[in-house]
Amino acid sequence: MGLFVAADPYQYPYNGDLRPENTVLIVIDMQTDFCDIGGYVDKMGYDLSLTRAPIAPIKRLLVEMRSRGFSIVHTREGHRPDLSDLPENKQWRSRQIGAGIGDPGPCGKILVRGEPGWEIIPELAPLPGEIVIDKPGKGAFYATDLDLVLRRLGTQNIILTGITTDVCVHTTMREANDRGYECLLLSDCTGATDYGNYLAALKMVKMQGGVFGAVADSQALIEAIGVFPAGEIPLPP
Ligand code: C5J
Repeated sequence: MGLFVAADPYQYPYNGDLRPENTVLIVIDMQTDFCDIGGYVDKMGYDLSLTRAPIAPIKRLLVEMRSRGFSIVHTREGHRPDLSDLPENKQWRSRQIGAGIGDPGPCGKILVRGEPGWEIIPELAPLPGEIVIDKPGKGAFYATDLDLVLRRLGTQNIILTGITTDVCVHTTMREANDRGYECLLLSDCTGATDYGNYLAALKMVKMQGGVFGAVADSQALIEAIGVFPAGEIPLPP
């Protein structure tokens, strides 16, 4: 008898082995540049309400998972201040849409490490001791030590949240799936810059019997992990 989350297209995880010791919550790129006025997404002219929608559900989920001892990993997309890790074509394309990566903006240089826009939003700030992965690309495994960190933690299951569903979340989910991790994407804890893309991204996961894993909402996960006793929640500094 295992522990399963009510998910689509199958009850997650496939083997019912879901425990705080083998399951990691990844919160992807909840940075000012993606969800606040003056940041990268805002400069591109997209609707910030779409990328802000997952903030409250992730905040609630963090309380539930932290108090039950699940490991939390946060990621940030950003480049070195000298832009030596910024591919020229990535910069060129971002300039076409008026939000040049590395160019100055209201939140500092866009998607540059150390700038105000690159910071994780205060509502979802990592607690001391939580792992933060800085990534230069869309996927959190490329050019980072995420896989090493996850293996050291004994990770089998990854719960994916954050933004954007169709870009960094999807890329990371695909990378994780190829590495053998059992992935669950939480539909209310993610958002895209386009609602149609958000829906399409969720649908893609569920094809072929769950080609990249499964999809559930955070309430289903919270109900499942309710079997684990909740301890003290560490307070933010
Ligand atoms: C994008 C991301 N969309 N975090 N980054 O450029 O999805």
